[in-house]
Amino acid sequence: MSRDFDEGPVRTWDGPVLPAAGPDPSDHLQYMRLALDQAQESPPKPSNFRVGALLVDADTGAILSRGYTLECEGNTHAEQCCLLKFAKAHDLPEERVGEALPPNTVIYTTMEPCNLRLSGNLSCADRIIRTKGKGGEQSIKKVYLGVKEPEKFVGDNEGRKKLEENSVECVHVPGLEERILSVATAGHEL
Ligand code: HJL
Ligand code: ZN
Repeated sequence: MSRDFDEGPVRTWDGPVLPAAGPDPSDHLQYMRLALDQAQESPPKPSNFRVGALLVDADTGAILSRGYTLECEGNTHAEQCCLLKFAKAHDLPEERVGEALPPNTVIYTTMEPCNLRLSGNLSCADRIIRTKGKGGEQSIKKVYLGVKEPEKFVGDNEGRKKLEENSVECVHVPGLEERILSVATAGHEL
């Protein structure tokens, strides 16, 4: 194409700076809101809480998996469903999911992971702790939680304590407690 006039220097955008296209890994409230969206998908049941969870690659901000209470077959918890779904997508059994997780994986869950289940199933604290890479290093190093588990079913839940004793850091993300608890307890008898 011929140019018969001087267009001058290349014009650059001098308007407002647009937000980055991808999710921001430091915006914990943003992920907790998405976890709460998951919790709302869970069917109300009087004998447990409706919880939502996300697995996130903290290096890139990418959401690796989402899950909610009773999403997967059987009596399944939100954190467990996240792990199960990611494992399945990588052709692994859940107990080996750590081998496919990025080295800096974190989990967002609307409620502190359980340490004791009335059904006798393996707790989510133990499921998180057993996520190890091929070299034996911990895959999930951090848990962001929206609320502590209310003392309704198992008394004082020691999930956070158990995780921290096993070098998995737990961080409370404040701001959505009321909403999280109202979603979690929908379906409970008054
Ligand atoms: C978390 C969940 C969920 C709970 N907690 N963090 N995620 N449902 O998805 C904790 C509660 C147990 C009860 C009943 N709930 O679920 O303490 O039947 O749901 O094994 O102890 O035990 P089962
Ligand atoms: Zn659990």
